[in-house]
Amino acid sequence: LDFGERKGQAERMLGLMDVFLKNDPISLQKDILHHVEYTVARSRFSFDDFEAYQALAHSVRDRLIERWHDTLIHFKKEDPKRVYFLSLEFLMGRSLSNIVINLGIRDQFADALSQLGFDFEVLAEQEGDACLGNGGLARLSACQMDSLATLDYPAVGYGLRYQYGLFRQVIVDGFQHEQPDYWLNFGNLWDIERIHITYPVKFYGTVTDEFLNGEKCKVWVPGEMVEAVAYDNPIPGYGTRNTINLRLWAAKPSDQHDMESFNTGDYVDAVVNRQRAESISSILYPDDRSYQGKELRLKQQYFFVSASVQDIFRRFKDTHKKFDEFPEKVALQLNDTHPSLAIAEVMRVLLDEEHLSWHRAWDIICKIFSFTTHTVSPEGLEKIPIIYDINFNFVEELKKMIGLDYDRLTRMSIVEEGAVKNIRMANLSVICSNTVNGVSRLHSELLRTKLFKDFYDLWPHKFQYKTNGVTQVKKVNKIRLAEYIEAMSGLKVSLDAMFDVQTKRIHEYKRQLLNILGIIHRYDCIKNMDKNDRKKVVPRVCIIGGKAAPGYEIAKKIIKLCHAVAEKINNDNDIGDLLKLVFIPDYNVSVAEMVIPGADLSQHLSTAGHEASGTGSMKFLMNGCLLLATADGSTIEMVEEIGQDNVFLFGAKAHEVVALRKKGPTLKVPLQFSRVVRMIRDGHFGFKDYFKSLCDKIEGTSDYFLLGADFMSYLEAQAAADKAFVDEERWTKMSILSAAGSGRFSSDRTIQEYAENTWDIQPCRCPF
Ligand code: T68
Repeated sequence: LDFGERKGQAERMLGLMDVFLKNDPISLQKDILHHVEYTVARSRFSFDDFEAYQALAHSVRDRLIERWHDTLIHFKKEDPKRVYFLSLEFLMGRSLSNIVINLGIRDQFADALSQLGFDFEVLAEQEGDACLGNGGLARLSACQMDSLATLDYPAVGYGLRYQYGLFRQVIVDGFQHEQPDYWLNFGNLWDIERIHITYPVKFYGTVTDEFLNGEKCKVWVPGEMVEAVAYDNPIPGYGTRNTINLRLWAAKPSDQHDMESFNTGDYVDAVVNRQRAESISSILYPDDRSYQGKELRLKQQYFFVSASVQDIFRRFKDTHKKFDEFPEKVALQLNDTHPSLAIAEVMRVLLDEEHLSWHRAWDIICKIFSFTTHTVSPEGLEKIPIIYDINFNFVEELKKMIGLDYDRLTRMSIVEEGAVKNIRMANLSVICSNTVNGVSRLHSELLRTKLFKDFYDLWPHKFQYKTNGVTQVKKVNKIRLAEYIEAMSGLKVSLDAMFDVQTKRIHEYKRQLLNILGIIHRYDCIKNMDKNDRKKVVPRVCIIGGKAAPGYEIAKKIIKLCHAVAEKINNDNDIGDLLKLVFIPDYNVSVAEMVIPGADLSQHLSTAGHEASGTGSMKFLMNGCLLLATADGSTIEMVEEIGQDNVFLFGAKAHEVVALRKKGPTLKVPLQFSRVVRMIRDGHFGFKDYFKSLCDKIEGTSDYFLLGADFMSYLEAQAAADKAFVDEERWTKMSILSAAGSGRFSSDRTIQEYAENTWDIQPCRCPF
């Protein structure tokens, strides 16, 4: 490194700190006690588990920071092309265990702690989850950061540091209630506040005509300004020294924010107004599928994009002068449409601030962006009511390519015409990106043939797919899960029973309702069996968990129905251990780490064509759990890896779904289906009136997600699972094949594919 004039001091500093922190038991114990005394400020003679956790985490963090600094300096020196991963959501869960495993110092810390009289696992339980995301998309971002670090790629993640993450789910009388997630109340040990890394983000204002170098031009005079402050989260790789940065932005009032109101004497109002600035990064939107169109959400997105783009430009300009080199140094990954304002913002900065011509700016834009979508439903795609020039130029170019086919031009336009004009963020993302990725083969096929057909016909070369992958979760067993269930609900479950799990966000298309109807059917069958037949029943513990978006009424009714059915079954002495139903509240990453390894069977029931990929299934699979699933999303590719005989597949295929829906009222539903729905309607589980709308949604023409049509096939798959479970040898074989076949679904594979085919980046490994 070039220390310039400070060379003398630098040498002295290096001499004073010429070694990294040591990992032998005594050094670790000294470090922990040091942090108890001086960081946590508790006496080293008297501290509790939480304080021990804090001191432990600080000791781990110190070691993490060494590697992180080394990596950042190495990247700076090598100046490789970097990928900037832009995502509004990251579901990190707990950090401590993951970090010590990746750093290869878990056992050393566990030994050191046991000599101090503490148990590592017990202290690790003290940590709260970082839930800065909703579901699959957000957890995938976390897995992908892990893989980017592990594979030594020069990557930077950008996100928002929400003050309130995803709501806590509390169940009262079987109903979901939402409570705020005060995750920062006890401080967050893992991020590093960078008070000197801040950028102004400007909103509103007016555009005025001004003269610049004798030429008349438009100049934006912003009306409001907030400050984006960086919080850095080091993400360590596994088996490497590389530790990359996840930079999350928090909004703070700017010194220049509306100074006028201070001068006018309204001091108190001025202070209150300043505090409003912080609201921009205060809350994560809890809707995981639909776009709300709220002003605050748009402000969040622009705040995020503006700060990240300024940071990316600053880093580029530190070492480069010519913007022609930009695409050789920068790849920008849009994680869904949520950060796609970045396209407009980069364009604006290149034009207005760097004064490039439209032509040069556009050329750069088309080289640097790539876009991955995580949805199959048009409602998932955002629209924003603003109009951009990009569209005018695009439509003119398009006319040259496809002629005056007005229907198609209208469909492909970024601007949606109508009473309210909208910007279609997905069209913007597709047009401006050099690659468009789906998250499984089926998803990509649906994008090419349905959602983005017009674009695919025009630019087939842009369309790719990267089947999702996940980071492996640690092994814990059925006993641990059974203990958790008992502690949480008081319900004792038999370890001989099949643990049958469906945990994911609650959605009609994910068909938790199909699972519950199947459970009611099973209950009804057992009730009508004689003693001998009952002996043949495979005992089951059915576990369901997941959050419903706060405004999603039907999803909330599904949760209540689950509780109502559980109440009936679990209290029926006639049923005993043959069937139990448990709803696990507040499903999050750390609960998943307990539930997934304890599962024998897991259910993935989405109506074919609705799940873009699905990643939960991958985690169950690699823990040797068997799948009962529809041929949807990435399941199709899993079946190819494991073999059809080792997965319990059922239901209509994606290409059959449209035809089935068209059949509507003429579609015959099985008697078994009508019978279980009738039981709910008749009040067998109470709350008759409350569940009426739920029943109406799945009977007759309104059964959009085809529960009736798939019911028989579902029951057959369940019977096949029962049959396999009693044949222990066969089940074990299937389980081994499931785990063995899961190798492809590692996020390392996904990231490697992105690096090679989408971002065009090379590994940049930090020397040891
Ligand atoms: C999920 N999407 C897909 N979205 O549903 C799932 N949406 O099939 C896929 O495996 C996973 O992404 C990873 O690719 C989501 O999780 C959201 O959470 C979301 C959040 C905000 C707005 C819209």
